[in-house]
Amino acid sequence: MVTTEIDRLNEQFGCGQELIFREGPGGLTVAEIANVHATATIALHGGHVLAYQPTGRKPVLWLSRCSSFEPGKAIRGGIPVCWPWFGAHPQDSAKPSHGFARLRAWEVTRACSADDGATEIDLQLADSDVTRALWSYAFGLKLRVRIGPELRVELVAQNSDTSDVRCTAALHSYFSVGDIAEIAIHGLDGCDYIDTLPRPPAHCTQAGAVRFAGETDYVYQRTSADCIIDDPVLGRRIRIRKRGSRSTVVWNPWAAKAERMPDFGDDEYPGMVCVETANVREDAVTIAPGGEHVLATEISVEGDQ
Ligand code: TA6
Repeated sequence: MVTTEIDRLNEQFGCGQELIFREGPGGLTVAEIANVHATATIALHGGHVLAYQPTGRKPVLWLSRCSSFEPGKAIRGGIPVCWPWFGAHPQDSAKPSHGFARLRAWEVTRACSADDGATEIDLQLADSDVTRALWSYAFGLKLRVRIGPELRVELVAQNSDTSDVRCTAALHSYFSVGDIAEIAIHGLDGCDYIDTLPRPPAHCTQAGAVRFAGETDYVYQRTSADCIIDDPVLGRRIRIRKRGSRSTVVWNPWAAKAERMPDFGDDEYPGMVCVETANVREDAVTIAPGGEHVLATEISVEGDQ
């Protein structure tokens, strides 16, 4: 009998019906998690959390119906791992936007059931000829995901090289909302942010809640605050806690930009918002040789849906 990679993963890391590896969209290998608290789907491609749905509630993460699901391409939605740079490469625009971590195949290193009924799964990515051609440093990257009453995602960046490395990064979370024009994001009142759309970008200070009436791409800096997405249409509030993060990025492409993106449906922008747990621009992180940095986000839902 031919033993496939999926067979090997199920044999080594499967946890009964709680955690099963199978072929997912585009033939990508995914881990399907179903426990008392929630269901979730994680693609080994990109170390990418595709879906999270607490029991009895609606899906929390948004995923485009037009997303690519193939090696070397980014997935549109879920929680892309943007590392070791955020946005365009600072010196070479030919290098992939948001780094290479979300484009590479990650490996499973651990999976288990926790005592409280949550499910934990760890993935890792190490440097290779491909990554060194893009970024010359030796590194280790771990993604630790805990699927319970909350979704916890930790990105552990380890410097395996002999010199300091300076990284920008984001857990670029896409959230499902009832209507972008009706939501409010709390937690950033008084924070300085850069509106990246005008040329030159504008330096602003947030007054009250963040609301949306058009394309929005704001980089909040020097903030470690929780954010809350208040969604009156879906009747819920999504809380985003974070650790090891000094930046929060808020993004919605609105109609025109959505139409320009082949992996984003023209009519999908009202149903999503990105609230990204990040370290970007002046909040970049320097990791000493042998050191590590943990960037973590914890997502929970309050309300009746
Ligand atoms: O989330 C902020 C942002 O940098 C936006 O400027 C937009 O480019 C978005 O990320 C998506 O980037 P991507 O490379 O995934 O298309």
